[in-house]
Amino acid sequence: MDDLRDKYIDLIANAGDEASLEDLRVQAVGKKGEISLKMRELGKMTPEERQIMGPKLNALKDEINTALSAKKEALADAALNERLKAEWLDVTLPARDARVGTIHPVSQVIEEVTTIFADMGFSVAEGPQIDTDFYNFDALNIPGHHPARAEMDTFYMHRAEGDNRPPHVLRTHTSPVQIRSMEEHGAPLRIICPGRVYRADYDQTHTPMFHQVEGLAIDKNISMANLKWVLEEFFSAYFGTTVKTRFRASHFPFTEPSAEVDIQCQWKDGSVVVGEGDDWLEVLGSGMVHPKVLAAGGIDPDEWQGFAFGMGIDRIAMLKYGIPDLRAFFDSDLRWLRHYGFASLDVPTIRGGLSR
Ligand code: 2NL
Repeated sequence: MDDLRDKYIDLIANAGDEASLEDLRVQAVGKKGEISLKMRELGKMTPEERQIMGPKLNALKDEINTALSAKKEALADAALNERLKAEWLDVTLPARDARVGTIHPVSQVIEEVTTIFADMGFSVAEGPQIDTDFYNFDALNIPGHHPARAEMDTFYMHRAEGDNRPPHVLRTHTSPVQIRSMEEHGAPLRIICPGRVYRADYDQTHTPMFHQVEGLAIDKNISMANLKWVLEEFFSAYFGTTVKTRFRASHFPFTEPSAEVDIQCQWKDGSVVVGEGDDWLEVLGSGMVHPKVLAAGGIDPDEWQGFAFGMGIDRIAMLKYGIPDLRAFFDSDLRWLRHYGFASLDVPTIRGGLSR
């Protein structure tokens, strides 16, 4: 019996995994196991023998069962320790850098412009980028023979065969949005309309899609003086320094009188600095809204008057952020923008990772 005990205690101690441990259990204390068979033999013994062997066999069975469960637990512990060693994770490591993107400079400038005009009581109006020739041209006092309406400047939408209505156009300015706002809200009105506009033109200083912001203020006693104050207030806030403006007489079909507006600047080794010096830079067209345009928007020109202006967003973005080529906005990748000092572009990296 001692041999039996030693044999199983030894086998259990050397079992490598739970499956072989289970085999041992069946072999020793299972229904037909060695110890169970021995217990069955008790019946054939004399009472004296049984009194000695019975307790011994029971004790042996208990000892083996105890050894089995102790070993089972030890194997489970060992397996857990193996996993803990293999799957160890250092939670004290610093977190990975997030990949940081950045807003496009044109979107950023639209936000800046919107905020500055909002402080002066202007709200933002938006409208379709494809519009009728009425909203894009006629309502703006641009008659059918006007050069701005010539095929070379305007993108016309295709009409179905046999549909003889005038074609829709890709808006060439955001003015149609202002006409729609006049119709919808009437006077008084103070809005700016930022957005994409389209002209069939492509060279160093023109892209077929560009961005414009137009402004419109209609009330009982609006004058060019209000226009000048609003624009100087805007440019000073936008460039972060006092900026003088110069108004030059001009002509637009939708304003009378009309003025082109220059801002004060200085040229310093090939680049321009706004708000100092005695040079001038043309940035904007403006004027008093033509009575015919007010009427087209459903506003009585005998009762109301207003100023309007329009400027290129890409242009003023280039001026503020020192981007010399318009095409950097559209033809380039992030390396270009980084080159021009958009600091928030400088962090797209994974610590110790692949990209930098
Ligand atoms: C330019 C000229 C301008 C306007 C846009 C406007 C809009 C309405 C009525 C009257 Cl609804 N005028 N817009 C007025 C003057 C000039 O833009 O050269 N922009 C870059």
